[in-house]
Amino acid sequence: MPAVALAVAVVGGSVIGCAAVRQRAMPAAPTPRAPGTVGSPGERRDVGGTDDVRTTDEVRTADVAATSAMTALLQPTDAATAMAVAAATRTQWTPFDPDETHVSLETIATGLDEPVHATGDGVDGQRLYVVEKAGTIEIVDLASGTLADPPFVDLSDRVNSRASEQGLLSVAFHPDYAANGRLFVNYTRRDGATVVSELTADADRRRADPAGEREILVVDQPAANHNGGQNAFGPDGYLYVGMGDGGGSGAGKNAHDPASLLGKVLRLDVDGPPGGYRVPADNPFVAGDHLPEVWAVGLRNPWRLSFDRATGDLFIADVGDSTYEEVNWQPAASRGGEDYGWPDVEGDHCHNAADGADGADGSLAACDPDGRTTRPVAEYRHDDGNCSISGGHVYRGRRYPALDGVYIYADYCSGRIWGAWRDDRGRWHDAMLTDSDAAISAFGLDDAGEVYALDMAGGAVLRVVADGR
Ligand SMILES: [Ca+2]
Repeated sequence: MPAVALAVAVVGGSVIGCAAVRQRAMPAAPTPRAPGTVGSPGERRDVGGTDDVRTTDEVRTADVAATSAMTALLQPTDAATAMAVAAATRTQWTPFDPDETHVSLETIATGLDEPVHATGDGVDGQRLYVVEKAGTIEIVDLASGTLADPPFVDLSDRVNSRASEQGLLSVAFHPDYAANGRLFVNYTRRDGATVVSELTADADRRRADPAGEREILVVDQPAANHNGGQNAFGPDGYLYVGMGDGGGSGAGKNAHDPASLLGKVLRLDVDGPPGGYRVPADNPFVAGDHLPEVWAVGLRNPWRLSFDRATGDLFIADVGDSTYEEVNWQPAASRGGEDYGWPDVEGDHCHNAADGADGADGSLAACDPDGRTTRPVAEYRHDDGNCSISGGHVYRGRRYPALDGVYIYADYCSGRIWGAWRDDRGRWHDAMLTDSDAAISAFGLDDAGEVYALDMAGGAVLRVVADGR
């Protein structure tokens, strides 16, 4: 990438290399494609090649030169953030250094059909549960890479996976899964609605019976795209659900519509009576403007969100519209109620030209006059084949200590994988870790904290590995 372009535009450490802004419509979330069509020959690189992180030095140089405004914006500005930073810095933690770490992908399992989510169950550290878009959940044995036969569960008789963003989209195992066998799936129902439903595993935790399904939340979807789809339990034991803005024309308004669950993150207590949920009493809008289930607003398509198992911080990767993809960070001390800005703000920029442009100092005053938007901690542009962020996880495994504390995410179309991390002063940085040829729909997390990229086109589970350079 030309240095001159880097000097022109670098935000928060993200390389924004091309001056020309692509305004063509891009797919908003994973779109299936045939294997072997990743990128152009010119941008294709072998996974783990020696020049994978070719931009690191440039990023760091440019980081110093061109991110002062962004850095200032991301300084801790409130007590919650300061507390989180203090907690993170109490330990002898060495901030991530991409110059010293070579990241690549190692194939762990193949033969999966459009994997879109993967997680451990919190019980059996050898298992990775891989969600396949058409409606099945496979159990991958991490030691051998083999798939259990039959699969853990098959919901394909009730899942609508026709459109690219529809299907069985995630599974979350209850924090007490070992004792109660409860798990919660998120999928597109035959009628197009988003369903969060509960299943129960059998006594030996090898299968879940579809006949025992109990729908606990159904949200109508006005269009086939922007369905969100992430279920994840927080450190508070509540089930968080990522809801897209519903897609279609004008869907952005849903993200701030107080009568809609679309374009939000929801927070549910699933430990009440069977077959339903309760609203936690401390949800931010219980007595406020939005529906009581709502935890955060202003999201376009939070296809993937995850919690840092060490800190409890929440990371929300929100798929952008035509220009910017973004990573949002919510410290564990948050009480909820954040507004992530969509549709007025996309990435760290004004989205609608009619609202005005970014200020010369990076201010969003034109489109966010009240300053209500919680701005992202990382972003990247739709340059060089980037199209849609696939949110990941903060690495907390033991294999690669150098990655400790790094939030790992990727772009679905380009296969590039980035890391975002906070330094010991609470400032955020990001850098490309490797440029893969995988169609990464999402990242999986096993019970040991290891992170896996899911190659949707290749049907593979790829372990994120690192070694010193
Ligand atoms: Ca946003």
